[in-house]
Amino acid sequence: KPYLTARRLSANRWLAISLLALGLVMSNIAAAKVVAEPVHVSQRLPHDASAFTQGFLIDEAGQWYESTGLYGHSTIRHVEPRTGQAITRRELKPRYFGEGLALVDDRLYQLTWKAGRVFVYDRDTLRHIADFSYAGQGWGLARCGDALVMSDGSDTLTFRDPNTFEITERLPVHRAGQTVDELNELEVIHGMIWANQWHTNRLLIIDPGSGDVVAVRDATRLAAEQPDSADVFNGIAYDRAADRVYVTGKQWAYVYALDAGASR
Ligand code: DDQ
Ligand code: CA
Repeated sequence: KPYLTARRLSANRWLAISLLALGLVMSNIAAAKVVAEPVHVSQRLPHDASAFTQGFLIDEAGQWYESTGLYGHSTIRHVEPRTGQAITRRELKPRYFGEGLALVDDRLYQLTWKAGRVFVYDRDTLRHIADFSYAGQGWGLARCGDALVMSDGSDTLTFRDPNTFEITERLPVHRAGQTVDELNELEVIHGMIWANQWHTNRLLIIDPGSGDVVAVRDATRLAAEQPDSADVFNGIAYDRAADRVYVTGKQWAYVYALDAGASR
């Protein structure tokens, strides 16, 4: 009967439209949630539990560098991965609180928390060679292409010219449309910006084009393994040669290697 056929067709059309709409709603919900996934650890190494880690990086030759904070205890150090101890270290003056650390060519850049000063060192000798001033606070720092990317405790990252430390771009960060603040230690991994978020055990993985948090990793289990005197999760370093991510915290007893593939 032609009448029935017409009815069935329109019913199928409505079903198709409803399914499409449902699909759109579901994918929006999934994107909005960005569910925090626990980190997967493949190796545990010792870390100097007196190091109040504020910056952590690994160079292309696999050498480890760390910046530590606290007034009167701040250092820049070249670290032996097997022991967690410094091979070379330099102390900052007691009025400086060491913060984020980044490498450009053979120069290490170390931020200070509230002094508005970034120190530049020769990577091989840790000798101080230059410094720049900036407005506001210094938290995290990483190299991002030809630029430096910096956090200051707000929701907005700044990109800077390594030759002048001037701001070239600003990137407000959001997760599911909400601003995300207290962005701290940084690392650029496979073109994404990884950030510790202060007061949380979370790593936020940020798309540098849009500022969207595209993935979240949770390290609560790792924080629970630290001595009572330890402070928060902070410190992300990427070993490009080995394609491995290492994480630690302020006065944590361990550095953790995350499973291969965790960086994707
Ligand atoms: N920051 O890393 C989040 C930028 C700063 C952490 C400061 C932690 C406070 C330690 C005690 C400071 C004493 C003045
Ligand atoms: Ca880092």
